[in-house]
Amino acid sequence: AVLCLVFMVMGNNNPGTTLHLKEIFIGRCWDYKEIKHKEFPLRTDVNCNDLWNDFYKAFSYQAPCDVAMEHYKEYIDLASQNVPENKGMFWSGTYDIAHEYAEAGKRFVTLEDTMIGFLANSLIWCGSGSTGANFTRCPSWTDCPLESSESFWASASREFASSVNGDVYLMLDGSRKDKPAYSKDSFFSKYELPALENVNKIVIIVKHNLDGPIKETCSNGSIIDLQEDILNRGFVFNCLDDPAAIIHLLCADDPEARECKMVN
Ligand code: AVW
Repeated sequence: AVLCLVFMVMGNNNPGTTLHLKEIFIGRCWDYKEIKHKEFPLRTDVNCNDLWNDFYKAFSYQAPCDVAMEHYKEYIDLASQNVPENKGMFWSGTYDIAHEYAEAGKRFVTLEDTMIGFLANSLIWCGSGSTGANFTRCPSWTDCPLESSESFWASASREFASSVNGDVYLMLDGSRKDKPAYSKDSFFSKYELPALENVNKIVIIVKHNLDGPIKETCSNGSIIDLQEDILNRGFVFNCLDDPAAIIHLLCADDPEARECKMVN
């Protein structure tokens, strides 16, 4: 609450709730149900207006920094689905490349390809006591611990992890500048790894920028801590540094890079 007050008094440059949030959310829901991801085992009875109501109820008319993860429970229960075996993919520091590789559920399924994540992805929202949602400004994720979208993504991540099975994939950035490739304060470490249940093996994919640096690999740095955490939870892992598929994807954007030239 104090943090929230500071945020209100000092103001910030963050944008407010996405305009037409409701229409986007409900439109995405119909798109998802009728066109996209038909191959996923969706609950056929899911009603887009019910989903919106549960989602909106979780944060509307509330202080933006005081939304507990549990508030999203009804929405998450209603939208939950099982991820096909061996298809689940997690990412940390690799949003763009992991989603490129996953190809919207065709190759792998990320949280943002499931209904829970798809409907909310890239949207901004926060509550206002008087008008329901604040369209002028919202705190950012880092402004307060129970910020309304951080609580959402935390509970969505936990649910996603509990719905994957078989072999699962995690893509990390071995060239990451701001933090180690695997950090204990990541969503993956806090909400996803602890929630894995029916998993055989975690395949860690470590990508590096084509121009480096190679800060961490499968055999050094924080990725060793990750391997320990995986073993301690009773899972096995396999770790791949720069598999060819990832190099090829990176090369599509930078074909002149040294790593992308054909060698005879
Ligand atoms: P990070 P985490 N769209 O890259 O392990 C845009 O260090 O902490 O990895 N930005 C987002 C989204 C999203 N859908 N979700 C999170 N962010 C932001 C959920 C947010 O600022 C997935 F299943 C967050 O702090 C991944 O396996 C940062 O990106 C895992 O959790 C992600 O930080 C990614 O989270």
